Amino acid sequence: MVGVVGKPNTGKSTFFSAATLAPAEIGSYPFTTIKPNRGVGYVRTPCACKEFDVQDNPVNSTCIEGIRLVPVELIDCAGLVPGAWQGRGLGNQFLDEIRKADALIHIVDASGGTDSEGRICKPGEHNPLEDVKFLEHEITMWLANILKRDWPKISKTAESESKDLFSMLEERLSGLTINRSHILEAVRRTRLSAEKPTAWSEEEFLKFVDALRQIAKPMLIVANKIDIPAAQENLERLRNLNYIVAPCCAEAELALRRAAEKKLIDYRPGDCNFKVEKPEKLNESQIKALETIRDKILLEHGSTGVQDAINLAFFELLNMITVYPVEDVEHLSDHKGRVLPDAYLVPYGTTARQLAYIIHTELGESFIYAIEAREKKRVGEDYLLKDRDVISIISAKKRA
Ligand SMILES: Nc1nc2c(ncn2[C@@H]2O[C@H](COP(=O)(O)OP(=O)(O)O)[C@@H](O)[C@H]2O)c(=O)[nH]1
Ligand SMILES: [Mg+2]
Repeated sequence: MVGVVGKPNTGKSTFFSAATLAPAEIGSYPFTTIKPNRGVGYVRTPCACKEFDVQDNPVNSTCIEGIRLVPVELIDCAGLVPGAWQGRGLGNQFLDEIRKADALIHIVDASGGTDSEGRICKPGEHNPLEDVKFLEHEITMWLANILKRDWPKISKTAESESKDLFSMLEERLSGLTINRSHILEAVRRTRLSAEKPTAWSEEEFLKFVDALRQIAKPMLIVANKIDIPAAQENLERLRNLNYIVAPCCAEAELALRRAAEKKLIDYRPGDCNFKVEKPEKLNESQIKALETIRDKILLEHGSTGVQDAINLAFFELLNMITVYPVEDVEHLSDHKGRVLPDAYLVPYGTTARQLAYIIHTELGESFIYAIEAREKKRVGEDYLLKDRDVISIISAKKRA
């Protein structure tokens, strides 16, 4: 799950509404809304159907003219104000939400038109770089606070034989979607001693926690409100930070998706342009608004940025790839004859056998080998899946 975060009034809910407004082709997807602030968005990826030149019958995802939209879970987190880690504002609610997040999309008002607390001010008046620093600080302090309570005990025990540091931290942090490999990487990066944690200074402890935050809650920046002129200069400044930055106009994406939902325009999430389908149903001001979006956002920036941000979160921050498990490798279908029915998002590094386990525990347990459909090649359990692989798993048990 990916969390949409930031201070109040930057456009989080607008971004979230746009991202979770299902394209008309999907319409009544069974789990469009989970909770008011949880929803399903989509990553956009070229579908394997094009390359294999087949007509597909998607089941767990959608394919619109060769573009596969794979559902992903998003959460619209409560607005964050400075001091949240000490319980200020909706701090506790916010932190409870980012517990569950694998990555964060930080919505920043690039126009500088909202102050540090999220109150409206004149565009250009607030420096959005401060918002980035502030969010980093809040999350690091929240994590540090959680760990601090048990740190004396954890660090001492780590130096006796009974338990190692990694196992104890893993246990303590599992509820925060922080796993062992995150912890290992944070210790490696900070070059601190896992054998002698009692010797870590306060500063070193914070350095470790900050590294852990960067690894376990990777973040990208959405430079929103790019339609406001003052945003341009800030966009350049944000790009100098060490983050992926997606220029964005969430409001434009919401308008386009709403128009597409009513079939007034032809537009798929992430497209660089749209076509008016029913000009007779649009009044003059609507047409003008749409043309402004085309000129000032799509033609200038290549897209509204909403879809890019979601793709970047899953494909760059989380290193996901898309794979298509099939049962019949000749027809690329499942047992019901549906072609390329499912697209799975899995982290890069997933093996054929791990994929089998993801599909079904039993399939993982009875795995014999797999067939990669592109080369029609037999591969073993350790085969590293590649993006857009179509793969058939052969197991000892016949599947129901
Ligand atoms: N100009 C402009 N305004 C936007 C954009 N996205 C959101 N807004 C406006 O910013 C205000 C706050 O938006 P909202 O989504 O409620 O922010 P949240 O508090 O972060 O959830 C609203 O008036 C939105 O219409 C954008 O891309 N451009
Ligand atoms: Mg909101």
